[in-house]
Amino acid sequence: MSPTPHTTSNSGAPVESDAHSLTVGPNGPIVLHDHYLVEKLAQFNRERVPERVVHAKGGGAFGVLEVTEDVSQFTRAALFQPGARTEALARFSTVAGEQGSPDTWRDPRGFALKFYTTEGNYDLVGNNTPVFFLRDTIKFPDFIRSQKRLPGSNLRDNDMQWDFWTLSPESAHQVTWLMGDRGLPRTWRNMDGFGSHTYQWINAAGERFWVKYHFRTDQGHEFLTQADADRMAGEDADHHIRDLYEAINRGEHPSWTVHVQVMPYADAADYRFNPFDLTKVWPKGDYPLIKVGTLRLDRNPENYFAQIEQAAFEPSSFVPGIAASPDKMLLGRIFSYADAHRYRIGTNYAQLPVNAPKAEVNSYSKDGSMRYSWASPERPVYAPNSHGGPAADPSLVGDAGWESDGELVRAAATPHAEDDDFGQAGTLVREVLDDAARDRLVGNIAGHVSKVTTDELRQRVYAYWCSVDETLGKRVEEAVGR
Ligand code: HDE
Repeated sequence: MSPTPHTTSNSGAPVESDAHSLTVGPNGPIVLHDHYLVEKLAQFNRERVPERVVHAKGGGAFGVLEVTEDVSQFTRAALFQPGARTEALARFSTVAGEQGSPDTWRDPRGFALKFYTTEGNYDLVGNNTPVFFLRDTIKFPDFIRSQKRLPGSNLRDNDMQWDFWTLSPESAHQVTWLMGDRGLPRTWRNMDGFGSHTYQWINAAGERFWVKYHFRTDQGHEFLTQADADRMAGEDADHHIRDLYEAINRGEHPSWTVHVQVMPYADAADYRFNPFDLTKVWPKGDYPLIKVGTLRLDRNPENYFAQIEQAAFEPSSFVPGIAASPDKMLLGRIFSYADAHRYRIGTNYAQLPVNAPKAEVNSYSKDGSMRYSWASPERPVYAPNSHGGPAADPSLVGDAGWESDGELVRAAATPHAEDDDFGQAGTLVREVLDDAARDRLVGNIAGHVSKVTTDELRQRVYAYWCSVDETLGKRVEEAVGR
């Protein structure tokens, strides 16, 4: 047993006591120059950083992505080359709940991945559902506020949620997922992950493809019923965090088989659905899953705050061979996440060990609060320069991009042949769910809608679900009536 270390101040100096403040005589006043007391109290007041404005409650673990197949015909990205092994960090989360809220509230689950690749960090920040509630980023703050708390009472409110959803019919596909079994995974190990957006892959020859990512759990899909989830919310608010942490400690390392759907670049223009509309999936019959490899989580964080609370996942972290797409939601996120990190963690958040790339950093960023690493003093702090400072090399980046033209407008995207707001949700209900899952869906929706306080809004909700599927809508109305 190593000897007990002596307590020090933050500056490393040994301290006299952790039990007694410095006073004038044992009964006298505390003196201001008791700087260790001041340090303890001041540090305590500053232990929190702002929680994530969404996805505040979560947990995660480290692991490895192993590429077992050859998809190099589609991408030059180093982490997706045959046999590549890349260290990764995953964080799973709920969306609307604050820190301390129950893991088992009905919600999509965040499925955020950071890959520490040899070409820089690649972050794939998805959910456990392949679609989302919106297709234009400008509605996101409004959507989230409708899912959170009333301004006066600070209470969550089902009227707000259904008012927003019924006035935003593009939400129907994701709300169907949300109200179904995927809205309550039994554990994070038993749920799939999706990149959700359409991304671009570029191969070594500069050929471009559109892709969607699928992380299929190898642990099997398991979910909680609403009743189970409600009970668990009371018994153990940290059920999902605890499950992942203890499973990894037991050596039960969860894994996901990674697949992509690949669409030839030229198919996008005439595809039957707008392939960049985040409320839509690409039916697997059109573009089948192509296996890539396995993501396995096998190491718990040592320090939750330093490694999970301060983890900064950002859709702007691309690597050569992977790029964005015209998906308006993705383009909004590419701004928003790094902005959130600068606000929440600080200017130099990318230098924190959990966020620092394994690849060499040769950026011209300098100074800023909490600067932790720096370039050699011989290196110029400006470009261009004639002193051998870093110079951009476009050949390392590849030919990402897409054609675009037209007047500046604020308008919905031009619909493709089969684009609408309810069609894919109806397909999900009729062709993907079985009878038992449909029964649970009706019960879950009815339970949620029964808390709606006005008949006018309830009628809107029934019409919303009848647009998804007439039978479903009628069943919901009857169930609420009962
Ligand atoms: Fe997020 N989202 N989001 N989101 N999101 C954040 O970034 C945002 C969206 C997702 O474990 C924030 O660091 C916008 C879709 C996850 O650290 C914020 C839009 C998907 C996480 C933000 C979306 C997600 C976040 C809050 C509309 C799945 C947690 C703190 C375009 C495909 C990541 C932060 C983690 C976090 C913005 C929509 C998933 C506010 C503007 C779609 C998993 O920046």
